[in-house]
Amino acid sequence: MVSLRINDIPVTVPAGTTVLEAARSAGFNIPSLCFLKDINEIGACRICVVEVKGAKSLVASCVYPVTEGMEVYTNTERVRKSRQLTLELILSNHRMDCLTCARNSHCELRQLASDLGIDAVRYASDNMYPQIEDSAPHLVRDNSKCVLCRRCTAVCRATQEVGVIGPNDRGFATHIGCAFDRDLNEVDCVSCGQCIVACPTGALSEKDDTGKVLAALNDPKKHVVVGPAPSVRVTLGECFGMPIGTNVEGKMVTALRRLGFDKVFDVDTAADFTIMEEGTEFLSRLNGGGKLPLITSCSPGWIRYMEQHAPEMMANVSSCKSPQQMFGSLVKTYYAETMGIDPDDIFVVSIMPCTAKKYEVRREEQRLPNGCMPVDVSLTTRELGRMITQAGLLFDHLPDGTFDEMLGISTGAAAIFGASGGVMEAALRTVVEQLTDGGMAPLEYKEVRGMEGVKEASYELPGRTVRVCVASGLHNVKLVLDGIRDGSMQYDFVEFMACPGGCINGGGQPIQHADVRNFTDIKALRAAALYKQDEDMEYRRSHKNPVVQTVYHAYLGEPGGHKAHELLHCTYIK
Ligand code: HC1
Ligand code: SF4
Repeated sequence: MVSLRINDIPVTVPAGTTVLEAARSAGFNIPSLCFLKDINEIGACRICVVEVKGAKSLVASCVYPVTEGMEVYTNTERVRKSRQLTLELILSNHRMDCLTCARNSHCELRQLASDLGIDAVRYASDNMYPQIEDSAPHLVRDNSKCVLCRRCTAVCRATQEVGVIGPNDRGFATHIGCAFDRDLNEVDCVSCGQCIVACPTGALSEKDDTGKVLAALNDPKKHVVVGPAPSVRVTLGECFGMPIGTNVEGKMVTALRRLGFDKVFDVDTAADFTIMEEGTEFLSRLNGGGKLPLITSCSPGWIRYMEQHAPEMMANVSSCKSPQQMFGSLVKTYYAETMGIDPDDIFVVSIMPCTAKKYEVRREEQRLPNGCMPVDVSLTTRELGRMITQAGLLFDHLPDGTFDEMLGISTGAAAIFGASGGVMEAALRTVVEQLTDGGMAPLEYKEVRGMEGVKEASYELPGRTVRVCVASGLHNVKLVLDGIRDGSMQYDFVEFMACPGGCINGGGQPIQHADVRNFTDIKALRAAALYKQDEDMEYRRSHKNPVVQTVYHAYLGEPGGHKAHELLHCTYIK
């Protein structure tokens, strides 16, 4: 342990702690901008400077380790003036259209200006114009709002190991973009959106598709159906200031109804169908009918990564469409036919924690035999939050509603899809029971829970061992892929999610400031809300879902059968 004094208060912290973290533990907040714990620790922006007795210049506290006997001052005149000047210089090169900016209510830069007492910008430039790059289906970049903190590039390079964005040019001309300033849709971006949630300003945002949804809602010829993803119900409340990990499913359903959707169904229901199909596929492969390990296919960021960096794994990837796409497929076939509605008149909207889902809905191999694309528009959690606000719905006053039943009853297995390990656990709940003819049927598989990047487990079943692996975040996915390739890792079933921690931490989720992300495990809090929901549910295994049973009996036939294959599976073509 190391003992030091911060603002004359004695503090003892473990060796290796930074001054910023030590100050926090003693109750002093040091403002920062470029610092993202474990991701971007470069001490570049100089907002977090402090005085250390004996040091010639101010030091960047986010990268400065504590030493025995150190005396630190976090709030002297010299420190305050330095931070203010630094921020004024950053603002001098920032297009300040705060009133109309997508991030106006939750911009870290605006918050910093307020926290540091900046009441005028002495060097403001009056000739700044938008620099929009919107070539990709999921993301808009406006470099006139970029502060060059490098948080986006660090996430893309280190967390995701994709590395398609970085600084171009030098000096005053420095700007973030793709190599040779190519458009984002021309490079190997996987659409994960992790750069968006890392960005402190409005320089990065999701492509706003709310206008298309409002147009459909206003079109009397359209029958507009909506379904939210598993993790959205435990994050949407953050858009309205609720604590991280609050489950707002009931209010969310009421909000969707009051926005005017004709049917409010649940993507969780479709996740139960995914388990039926993927479970059947796994059992068939275990019995010699295809390559092992079987790798999950729900995460479109992972699918895109596979196509670009591991195409030889394509035969291992499940042919199941993702729950989002199974949802749209069932709405435009089973629901349309049962209700006698022309599927061309149905407009399907999904609410997703994910920006890559905007890309997935456009993928041609998803098209249904009736010619329809399953989902018309995929909105992020943030976009839904904005629609609710713009419609004047007082979210915390809304009564709880329930989903329309026809595709709106689901299980605890589906609920946990939203957390890393959830798809695996949901599958095991059904598959182990089937493999052992009901002889073994544990409900919980806690080995695959938690926020570690790579989790492994093996299960001894009569006559066979089933080895599984779960990885989230593409850096971890790559580690496992390399292990599978060189034979050092051997599994039967693998779950890959592009975003670290799974969908609860997707690129479309409500954005939390770095000073929250750096000191709170937001992934764990959001995941805990899903596991709590699972515990409280009437049905906890996908095959027990009465909607699943009805639809297979009345419409689809057997899981893995001909019709199920036509509607719920696809062949990746790249
Ligand atoms: Fe996910 Fe999935 S869990 S991929 O994270 O399989 O996005 O929540 O909707 O499709 O169900 C996302 C979440 C989501 C799909 C499901
Ligand atoms: Fe990188 Fe993901 Fe952002 Fe694309 S969306 S630039 S892959 S972080």
